[in-house]
Amino acid sequence: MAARSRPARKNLLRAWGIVAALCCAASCASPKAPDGCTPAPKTEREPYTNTRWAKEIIHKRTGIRLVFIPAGEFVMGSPGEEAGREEDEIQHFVKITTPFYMAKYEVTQGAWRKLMAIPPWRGHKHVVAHSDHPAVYVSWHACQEFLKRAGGGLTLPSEAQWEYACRAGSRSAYSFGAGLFDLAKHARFDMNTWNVGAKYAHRVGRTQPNRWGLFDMHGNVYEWCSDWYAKDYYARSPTQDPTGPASGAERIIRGGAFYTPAQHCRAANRNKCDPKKSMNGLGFRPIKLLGASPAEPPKTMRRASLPAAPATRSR
Ligand SMILES: [Ca+2]
Ligand SMILES: [Ca+2]
Repeated sequence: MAARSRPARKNLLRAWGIVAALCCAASCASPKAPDGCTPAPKTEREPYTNTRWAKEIIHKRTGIRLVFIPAGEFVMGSPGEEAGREEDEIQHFVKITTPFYMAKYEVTQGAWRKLMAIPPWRGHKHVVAHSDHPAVYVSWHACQEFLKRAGGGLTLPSEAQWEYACRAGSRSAYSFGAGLFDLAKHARFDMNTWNVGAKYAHRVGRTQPNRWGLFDMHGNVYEWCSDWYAKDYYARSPTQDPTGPASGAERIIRGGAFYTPAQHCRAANRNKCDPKKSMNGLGFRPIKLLGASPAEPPKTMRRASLPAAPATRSR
């Protein structure tokens, strides 16, 4: 066979160069972040689907870090045998159809002071004033004002989004299992905080995170959700993206606090508070909703299903 001419070889090499450059551009493109946010330094693309969203982003105006939470499905509520369970936790199947980012930590006093003139925790007992400690004594309405000023589409999570993110694919009482020994590694609660004389919410992010990189979902401070509370809501809530009853007197708070017993820190535990009230063990963490996503749950999760009902015995 005749050898290729020099110009033909040159063209072939040039074509290979273009293909290689395009491949590199596709695989090396920096992870993207929603408006008002920037990818966190050295972050990679989120690992659960093939989108280019950054795994972790920083909200520019407040410095709040948020991590990617994939769309998926889960069993919300707790099984009858779970220790400390209450009757408003009826298990039911929920689909979260849209991925979102969720603040990696409870909103800190430092972030709060970037937008709000008055630190509402000032002068109160059982609070340490420090930029890395959670913003407390923040009512639900004050949180709404903060989020309005923050912009960029930050909102409070729905109760379903909160529990889904807290569980991070788990079905146990806590995201890591059910043991108190492990809870002490993941959470600030009465046994390792209030009962040993450390009677205040602690610096965020100093305990172990859950599988999706969220810190202090169990304990430290309760976190406001967007939903109204209704004791019987789980018996009638929609399967897809439930957002709570249309009205109510109290808003949902989740996750337990530095002075609560372990069972209050359970992933399924529901609590509530008057939206005008504020206290030393109550803060919040926002989310940023993304566009619609593939219906398939991420590969790291098992498909959710309700436990089988006990078999009826025949005589
Ligand atoms: Ca918390
Ligand atoms: Ca409860």
